[in-house]
This record gives sequence, structure tokens and C-alpha cells, in this order.
Amino acid sequence: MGDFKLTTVEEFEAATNRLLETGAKVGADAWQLRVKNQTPHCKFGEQGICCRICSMGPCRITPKAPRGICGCDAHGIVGRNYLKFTAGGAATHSDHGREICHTLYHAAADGAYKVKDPEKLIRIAKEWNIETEGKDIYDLAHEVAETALMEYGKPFGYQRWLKRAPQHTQDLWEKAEIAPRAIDREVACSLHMTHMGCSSKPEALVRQSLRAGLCDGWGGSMCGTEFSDVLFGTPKPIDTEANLGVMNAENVNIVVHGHDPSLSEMVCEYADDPEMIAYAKSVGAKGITVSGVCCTSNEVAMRRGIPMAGNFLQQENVVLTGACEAIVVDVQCIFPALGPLSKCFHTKFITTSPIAQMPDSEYIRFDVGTAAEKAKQIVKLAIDNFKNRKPELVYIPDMKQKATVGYSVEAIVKTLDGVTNSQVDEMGTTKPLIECITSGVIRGAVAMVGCNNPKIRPDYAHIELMKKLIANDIIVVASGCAAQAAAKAGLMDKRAKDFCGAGLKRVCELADIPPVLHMGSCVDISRMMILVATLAKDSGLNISQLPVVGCAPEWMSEKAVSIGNYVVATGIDTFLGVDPYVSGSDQMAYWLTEGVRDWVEAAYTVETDIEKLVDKMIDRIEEKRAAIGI
Ligand code: XCC
Ligand code: SF4
Repeated sequence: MGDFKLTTVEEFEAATNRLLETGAKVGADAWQLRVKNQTPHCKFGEQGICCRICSMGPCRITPKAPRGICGCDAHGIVGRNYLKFTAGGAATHSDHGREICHTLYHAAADGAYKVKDPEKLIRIAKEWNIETEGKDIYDLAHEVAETALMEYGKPFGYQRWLKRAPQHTQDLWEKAEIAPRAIDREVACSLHMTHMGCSSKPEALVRQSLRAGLCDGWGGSMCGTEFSDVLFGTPKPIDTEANLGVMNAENVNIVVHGHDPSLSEMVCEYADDPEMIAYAKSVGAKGITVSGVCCTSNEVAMRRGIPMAGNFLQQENVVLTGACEAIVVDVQCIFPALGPLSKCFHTKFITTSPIAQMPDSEYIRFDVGTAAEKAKQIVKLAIDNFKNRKPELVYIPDMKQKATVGYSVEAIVKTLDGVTNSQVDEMGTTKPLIECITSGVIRGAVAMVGCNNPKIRPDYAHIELMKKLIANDIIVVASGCAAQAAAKAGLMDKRAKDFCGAGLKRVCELADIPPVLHMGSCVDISRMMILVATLAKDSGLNISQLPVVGCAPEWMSEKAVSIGNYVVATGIDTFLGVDPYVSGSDQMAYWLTEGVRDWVEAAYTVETDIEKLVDKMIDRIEEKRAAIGI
């Protein structure tokens, strides 16, 4: 216990540098090199003042040319770009959610996909007024899945999940006209608004950005999370490990990467098959190690304890180890670079989705009907590839940390019951957590989410912010690549309680939790929405009054902007470490950092100085405490 220490970013970087030497030997490209070729970035793009949505352009705003050919000014151009960015993210998360609904629709007692959490399915069916009595669980699954799929295109009404929000929040949404209608409608409407000659008024574009974000967080992403739980099980605390050292030089290494658990769950299933393990032994390996990258990794870590090889900017590193037999991807956040990079090694780069097809990959199309046989084919292909390894290129950095992951809302409620002696009903409540917060034992909570971005020293912001927050008795819930940064550093090891302030440390000891709780992948930020909604209801406060903020210090993707919009729209102040291409319009900056507060009681703060960012979050949490007199 005494010798527990966190892994530092310097140590991560030393390991990466060693791997880049291997890369140099085989003539591999790397993002570290490509960043050099791409910087300095285009100033117009950076400020969001370049428009190419019609063929009269592209138009760029300068002091000499303050308007595009159609007459659109910088504010309209920045605003449209921002809304398009959001729509891209909302579409992506929601389409992932839709895929999960389809998987659920095809679940069968004798099929590859089963219902692993029938209680949750029944709970959702009741919530949606679907008759459950006397129904076969698979009939119910089909009915619920079909109802969910209708949420994407229904002609009337708002998203069903909105009812989970406190009434006050629902009222705000209604009043601001941002309650999301059908998911596809919000995405299409956003693209309509940003078409040439439609909206160029920042206020209107920001309003739709919030609405499109909400159709993601309280629509498509929530479908993704909830029905993944129904299919693959609701996460419970489970031990795993993180960082490249989880790969095993003596084993066949399969790395799963992407977002949709439908693929990775099956790969994990077959990698565990005694027949496959025996086959791996027959080719000279000791066994099979499946590890993950990005959110697919979060999904299988939370449900199966599959180790996490790394996050977004570490994806090339897994190939650079020379010990990766196959990197199997589904959708999103996959570097096209993996194709050419794999060619420098023996690694098979296997794409599986019609949505994410890439050159220099082997395309094994994966679908619900053939999932089992395709997963088996992929595992076998990896095993067959073991013999092609070049031993002189194998180097796996000896670096990993233990992590306890799997904190779904259900798990958090259950776990924190142990902290106080308060009586809880059967379903459990968040009251023990509220008591910790009101008594000041915990000052508040930060939801730390998002990606890596070469504009920020990778993982540095995540780790430094989390360290300072927990030292100040602020509990952190994390998802996506931020969660993996925490796990790699050791912050999800229960022993990390020693880095907390006295109050949080005591809570960690009593509840037997790490100070940074892994809540899952990026679609699982919907879990965080359910958690704050429950906290608000249980405490009688509005969400915006809770001493809780969101933070994405290293974000990069369209999805992250969509997330930011729904987190803000839910009433949670959100702190960004990277500017979302809006610096070219003071009006857009005003709406995002101040104006929206009148509608949703929260707003963005953009702060690229990490030290200042953390202080601003702590100040905000303390302000919120003072405002409610705790
Ligand atoms: Fe992708 Fe989800 Fe970002 Fe990581 S955190 S880089 S979006 S994998 Ni979602
Ligand atoms: Fe230029 Fe207007 Fe066309 Fe945009 S919409 S490219 S600003 S003319």
C-alpha cells in the first residue's frame, strides 16, 4: 500500500518515445509527425470564419471582406459552423444508439444476442407504458426496441426520456423551445437551418445547437446506454487494468477499438472460448489477450473487466508494440492512419462496419445475424497471424495500473448506501451522496469527459485537473478517453484515496471506491444526466443549483460539442480546454458563455490555461454551495 504511486505523463511520454523509435525503424508515420506538418493551422478555420456551404464561396471573413458573397457576416458563419458541428455529433451518437436498438430488436433466446438485464428492460417498458404482464421477455424486447426506434422519426411529440428530468428542467426546455422532437428531425432541421440562405442569426443557431445536443443526450445516447445495459448487462464495479502493459507478449493480442459494444462483446466472447484458447496454444502462444482502445474499451471494461490498452492518442501505440495480431474496429475515432501503420507490422487492421470503411484494412462485415460466426472468424484470423510476428520489433512498455470500473448510476446508488446510515428504500436513492455534499465532506462533483487532442499535452490536463479536484474533496465521475487517462494514471485504483482531501478520502474508505469513478463511454454521459436528475429530485434542488460542473479539457470530436450542448442545456456549467472554433464571433461567444444562461441556467467557460481552468471550476462549485447555503 505504501509504495503505491501514480504513473506520470512523463512516463507515458517516455514509453511513447520508445515506441516511436520502433516506428522509425520500419518507416511508420505517426500523429506526432503529422501534427508538425499541419501546424500552424489555418487561422480562418480556427476562428470558424470560413464558409463553403455553397459554391459561390468558399468565403473567408477578413477586415477587408467582412461579409461573404451572400452577405453573411462572421457571426452567421461561425454560428452555422457550430450548429453543423453539433449536428454531426448528435447524428453520430444517436446512430450508434439506433444500432443498439436494432441489436435489441434481433435479440433472441437462442441467438447470439440475449437480454442480460431483464429487470432493466421491464423497468423501461413500464416507464414507457408498455404492457409487461405475461409477456415473453424477448417479445417485450422487440416491442421496446421498436418503440425506441420510433423515437428517431416520430412525427409528433418530444423525446420520451425527457420525462426523466426534473419538472423544472422540462419546463425550461419547453419555454426555450429546445425540447427535442424526433432525433432525426433535430439533426435534419439543423442541416436545414445551416443551408445557404437559412439561419444566420447566432441566437437561433445556438438555440438549435442546444436542441440538437438534447436529442443526443436525452435521446439517442440514452437509447445507446440503456439498451446496451439491457443486452450486455448493467455495469457493476469490477477490477481491471489500464495502459499498454496490459498487452501480453506471450499471448495472441487482439485489440478492440471504436464504440459499439455489439462487435466487441462478441469478440470477447469467442476469445474466451476454450476451443479458441486451445487453438492459440497450438500456434505457440500461451493464450489470448483482448484489450481495448477508446470507448469500445470502456464498454467491455465496465462489463467484463477487459483491460484498457489506452485512449484516443494511444491507438497507434498498440500497433507500434509489434505484438498486436489484430486491431478490430467498429465505428468512430478510428485513425485512418491505422491502415498504413499496420502494413509496417504484421498487424491485421480489421474494419467491420459499413459506416467506417478504410483503405488498407481487411473488411469483415459484421451484422446481427452473422455476429457469432464473424467474431469467431476474426479471433481465428488473429491467432493465425501470431506466427507472422517479427520478434525483433516486439516491445510492450511495462506500464499499467489497476482500476476499479463499472459505476453505472445503479452501481453508484448501491455503493454509496454504505457511506451513511440513512434508510433507503428498495430502489435506492442518492440521499447518502447528497448528505456527503451538504455536510461538506465532499464539496461537489466534476464530470470529466472527452478526448485527447494534440493541442493539449495528451492526458496532462485530465490527470492534473483530476488530481487537484480530488485533493480539494471534489469527487470526479469520468467517461470516454478522460476515464482512460485516469485509469492509466492510477486514479481509478482505490489506493488513490491517499491523494484526496480528508473528506473525500473518508468517503472512499467507507464506500470502498476510487476517487475517480468510471461511468463508461461517451454515450454513457447520459448516465451522468440521469444521476444529476436523480440528485436534483432527491435533494429538492434544481440541477443548476447542485455543486456540479462538467469539463472536457482535451476534447476534439463533433460528438464532444454535441455532449457539451446537452450538458449545458441540462443546467450544468461546462468548462472546455479547447475552443470550439467560435473565437471569430464575439456574438457567438456571448451566446455560448452568457446568453444561454437565461434559458437553461448554465453556460460554457472556455479556458485554455489548465491551471486557471481548475481554479475556475473549484470557484464555481464553491459559489454554488454558497448560493444554497451549504
Ligand atoms: Fe473518441 Fe469515445 Fe473522444 Fe475518446 S472521448 S476520442 S469521442 S473515444 Ni468519447
Ligand atoms: Fe459564401 Fe454565403 Fe456561400 Fe457561405 S453561403 S460560401 S458565405 S456565399
